[in-house]
Amino acid sequence: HRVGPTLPVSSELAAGPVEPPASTVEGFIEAFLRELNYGQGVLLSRSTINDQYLALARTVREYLMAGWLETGALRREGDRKIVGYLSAEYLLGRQLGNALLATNLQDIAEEAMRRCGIDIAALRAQEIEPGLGNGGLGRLAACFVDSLATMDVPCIGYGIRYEYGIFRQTFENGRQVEVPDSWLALGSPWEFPHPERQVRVDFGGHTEKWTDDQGRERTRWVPGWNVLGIPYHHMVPGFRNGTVNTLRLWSAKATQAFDLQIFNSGDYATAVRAQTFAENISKVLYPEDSTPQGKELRLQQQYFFVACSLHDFIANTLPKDFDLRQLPERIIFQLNDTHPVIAIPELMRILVDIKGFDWDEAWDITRRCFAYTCHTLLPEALEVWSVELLGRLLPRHLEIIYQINELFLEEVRQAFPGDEMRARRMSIIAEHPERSVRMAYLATIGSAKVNGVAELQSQLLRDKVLPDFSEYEPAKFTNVTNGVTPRRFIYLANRRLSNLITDTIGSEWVTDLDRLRELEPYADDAGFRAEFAAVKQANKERLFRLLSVRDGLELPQHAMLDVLVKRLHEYKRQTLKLLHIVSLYEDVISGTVAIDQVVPRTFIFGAKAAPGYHLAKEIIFLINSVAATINADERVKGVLSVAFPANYNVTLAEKIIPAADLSEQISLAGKEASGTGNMKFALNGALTIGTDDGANVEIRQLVGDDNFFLFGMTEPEVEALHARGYNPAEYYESNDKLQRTINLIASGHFTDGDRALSAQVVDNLVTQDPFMVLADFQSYLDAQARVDAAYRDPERWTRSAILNVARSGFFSSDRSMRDYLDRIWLSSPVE
Ligand code: T68
Repeated sequence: HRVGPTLPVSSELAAGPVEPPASTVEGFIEAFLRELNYGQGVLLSRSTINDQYLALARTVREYLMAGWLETGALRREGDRKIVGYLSAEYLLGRQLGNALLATNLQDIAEEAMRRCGIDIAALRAQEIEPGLGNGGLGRLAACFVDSLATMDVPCIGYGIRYEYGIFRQTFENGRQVEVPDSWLALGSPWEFPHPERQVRVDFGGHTEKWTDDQGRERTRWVPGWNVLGIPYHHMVPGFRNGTVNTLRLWSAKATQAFDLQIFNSGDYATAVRAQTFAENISKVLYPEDSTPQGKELRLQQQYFFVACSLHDFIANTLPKDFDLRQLPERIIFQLNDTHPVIAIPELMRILVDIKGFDWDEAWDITRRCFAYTCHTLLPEALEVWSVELLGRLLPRHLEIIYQINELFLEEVRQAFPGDEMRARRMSIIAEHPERSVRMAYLATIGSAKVNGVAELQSQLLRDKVLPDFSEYEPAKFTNVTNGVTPRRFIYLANRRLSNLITDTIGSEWVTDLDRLRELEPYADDAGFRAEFAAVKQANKERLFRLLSVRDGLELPQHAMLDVLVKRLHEYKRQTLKLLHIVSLYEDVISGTVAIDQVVPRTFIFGAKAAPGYHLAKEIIFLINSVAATINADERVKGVLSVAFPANYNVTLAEKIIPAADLSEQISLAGKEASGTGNMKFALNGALTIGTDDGANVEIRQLVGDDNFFLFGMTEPEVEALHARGYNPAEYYESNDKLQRTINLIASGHFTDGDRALSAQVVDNLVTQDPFMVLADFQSYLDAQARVDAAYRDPERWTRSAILNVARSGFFSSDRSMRDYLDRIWLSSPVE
């Protein structure tokens, strides 16, 4: 792929279209019109908004190009260790705003567009965000690559270019309907396809033994079919530092082999179907965020992008004569959950079968090239692949996994003689309910380090999920608490707050978020509090304008904004929030509480349910039903309002979070690995009501108990209640308020009198309640009463909100990246 002599990049680079230091509005207009005329092929007077958006995007990306080329050359020529972030998901959010921010072109571009008679806001709104992820895990990957570029750490993000990302959610009669997300339909100016850099990926077939010329017995894989991976490159710009790293997303394409079959078989239709089959691999993102379905296509996706990525790194990024024994000094592959874990046997296959290494040496290299991050505590979320499927799709990899397991269990038996139960527990292969491969075990055994994503989860990972492994290799386990990028989630999303912060303490905080501490003294400054409160109010009004246009929602201007936005899952307990809302409403309509005693609140929900998650979809329907009823009831008008805008995504998050007063983080303790929305809210000056779960624990420690509303059982209390035997009916029977609340829902009050429409959710709560909503109900209501009391005192509330911002600098993903560097990527591997 590399043609011509290697010259210093500067001497190979043509003069830039617009040299960044000399950026002027005139220069920008010239570049924009050139893109519009000679790139897009239209005159300004004839151009559509989409033409203008594409031309603007291409103009902005030109300003990043020199930095990108230079960064790429530096990475290839240097000998610094590179982070290969392997993730099946990147939930990037819109790119235009971020590119303008990184290049510091916001004002110039806005003025340039204005002079062309164009409203830049309309062009921003034209962009469909690349939704190549489900939720927290995919968004985390996007924050991490942003931070690595900003910190000038060499990183290649590897992933899949899904043709369809997470579905677009619509509501029909209150029920979720999924619409395919055709994010590429209007053209995608942020990606650079490189079909000439295609990689072949094999599947199926069988293995054979052979003897090499040194008389060693070797194995080779004789695959049954293959596809091509085409890389699409995306720029990952650092914040105004000239660094532009690369995100390399793979798209599947049928190979020549498929085309030849057309001629050979004479069965054109069948051959074309085969082509479609191959290209299905990167067609669509699986929308299940917590219960893997064990689908063949998903395993194909996983192997597909991992095989492309390892090949790309070894064959195209490393120098041709690179000594692979040095591989761990040049690369660390970070495994974003178990989705890319098939990379471990793939690297073994490359080293042993192709490069001819001895097993032991290959294994030593491999284990030092990988590190594994676990994002869950739910047992049902741990991926397993049936041996039957794995053997059919990747026969050589299955053999390698068996070999890894055999040698590993031999070690375990030596370390714990006679403890056969332990060896069985630790086996990568599970025997029940069917023979299958436990990917988390393979990941743990094959990695130098294993980390959880918040202190509590990392502890529970050691104690409950992988106890035998942490006993066996305690030094392998570590924690890196998640973080979020302040560029997107403060600077871009909340310009008003950013300006206030910068006016107060200077602008260093954008890349050094601990500096927010300097805001602390201003919490006691009445003038600053007034400005801070005005920012919050302006953000609310911006949100209400959007929701009015986008969803036809008309919301009161001066109520507390109480927000619960995240994927819909029982463990996240959206039903607990719903019970709270209904209880407040029931208090009023039953005459228990006078309306003028109620603190006005607007509740906002945002949540997508996995399309096959039936109960989650029933919960969505119930939330919409409650919203419609309450919003239409004159008795609570202007005091209680419920909004559930459809299609919560990164773009909407950027509008909702800066407007929030109260952040709802109410998962059952011990279930939410970390949460990252919780951090975004705190950094934008919302107070949290939350359980002692995930990173809530660390947020509360930092912001202080006075500035956080804690409720609910702790994880050990949850465990104890489970052990005693949890019976939700006991709570229902003994708590009058809870009973009245549930009865009102069960009565059909919110479902036009049709009791059946709420029955599944109600029955589940009263008879099963696997996530103990009823057990935490009273504690939650008590905490909400404390919220009301605090909100009645605006000065006190704003003071707390300021302290939340000032004390949350820890949750920058820049800090997470430093922790990964110190504890994982640059630390010497465990013996
Ligand atoms: C989330 N996990 C955790 N998974 O739930 C959250 N899973 O606590 C944490 O903050 C976040 O990861 C980042 O660490 C997910 O988002 C998925 O989206 C997912 C997708 C496919 C399969 C399994």
